[in-house]
Amino acid sequence: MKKNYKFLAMILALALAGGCGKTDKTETKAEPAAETAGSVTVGFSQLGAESDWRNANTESMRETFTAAAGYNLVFEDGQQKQSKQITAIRSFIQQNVDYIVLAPVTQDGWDSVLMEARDADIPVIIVDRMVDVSVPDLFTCWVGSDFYLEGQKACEWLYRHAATQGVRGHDLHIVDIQGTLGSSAQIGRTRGLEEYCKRYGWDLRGETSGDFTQAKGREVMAQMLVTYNNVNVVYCENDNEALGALEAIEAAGKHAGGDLQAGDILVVSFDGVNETAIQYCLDGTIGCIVECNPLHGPRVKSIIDTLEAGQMPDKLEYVSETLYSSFGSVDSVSIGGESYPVTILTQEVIDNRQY
Ligand code: GYE
Repeated sequence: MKKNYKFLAMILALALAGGCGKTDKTETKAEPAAETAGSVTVGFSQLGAESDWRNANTESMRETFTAAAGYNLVFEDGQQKQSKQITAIRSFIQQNVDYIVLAPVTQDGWDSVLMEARDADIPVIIVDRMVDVSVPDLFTCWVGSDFYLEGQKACEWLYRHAATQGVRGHDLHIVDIQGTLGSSAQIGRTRGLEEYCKRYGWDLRGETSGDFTQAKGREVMAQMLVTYNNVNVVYCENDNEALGALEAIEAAGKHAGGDLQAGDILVVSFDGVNETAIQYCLDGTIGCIVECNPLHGPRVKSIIDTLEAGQMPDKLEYVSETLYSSFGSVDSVSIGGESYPVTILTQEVIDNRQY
């Protein structure tokens, strides 16, 4: 129905406008009030503002899709709720935006709304976390990180670091402060840890979500330190949780650091965006941070450029990432036959980073 209507509207618009302007699709739409003539309208459904990573990601999108660069960015904050994100996508469809960009809070539950976007002929670019859909053509393409690989890198680093101190598998007593349950960042990072626990006989004491926030990270860690008295590794699925965990470790009178034989609690984390966390990694309070790159604005822009040129971008685009540690105990980790160097963190490395 809708398609037929759009087709008729397009014919009418072309007849009236004499075919001027960029693409057929933009000419047919009812333009939202704020749009400048000739600009590309991008509806971006961001999942929330839970972490420094998220804020850097939002900033990257805002800096890229400016009016000066020829874009009309319609930004909607999902506040961690999938229902809000679905409402946002429906409103983008109603506004007939040129592109929908979705940073999904969870992996599942997108089929219906993405079918609506497909029926409206609006390309959907998934960014950061992944969606699990019943048919692949429900989105145009995806750009983000390989979260399972990130988890494997963290665990391989942990395995090698512990080995340099003569600490064996069953002497690692680990708690996992998970990310938002059901998000692909959580699923991949947790999966990496669980596999290593099985493989090396690590003692996985507890897994609880910290929702990727500092406050929840502190709360969860405080509780787990009471429940399990022999924890010597905390696997934080992002840096904000790690900051919260460190507060709880200090409040419990324990010490975070890299010396397992001396009774330290070893903190492993992900992202490398928060300034304080990266400084903690520099001084050894955090043992290792697996980088997760949030600067997706220019990547999404180049996908849109490709589509505007009438070409098809790669369906999946993985961002390459490093891991940071200041210890020097491990110089590289090997996963599936591939070797990934560990970046030994110095102030100079920090000063030269983009975020
Ligand atoms: O690691 C975390 C954020 O999906 C990669 O979400 C992202 C994760 C990131 O809240 O800090």
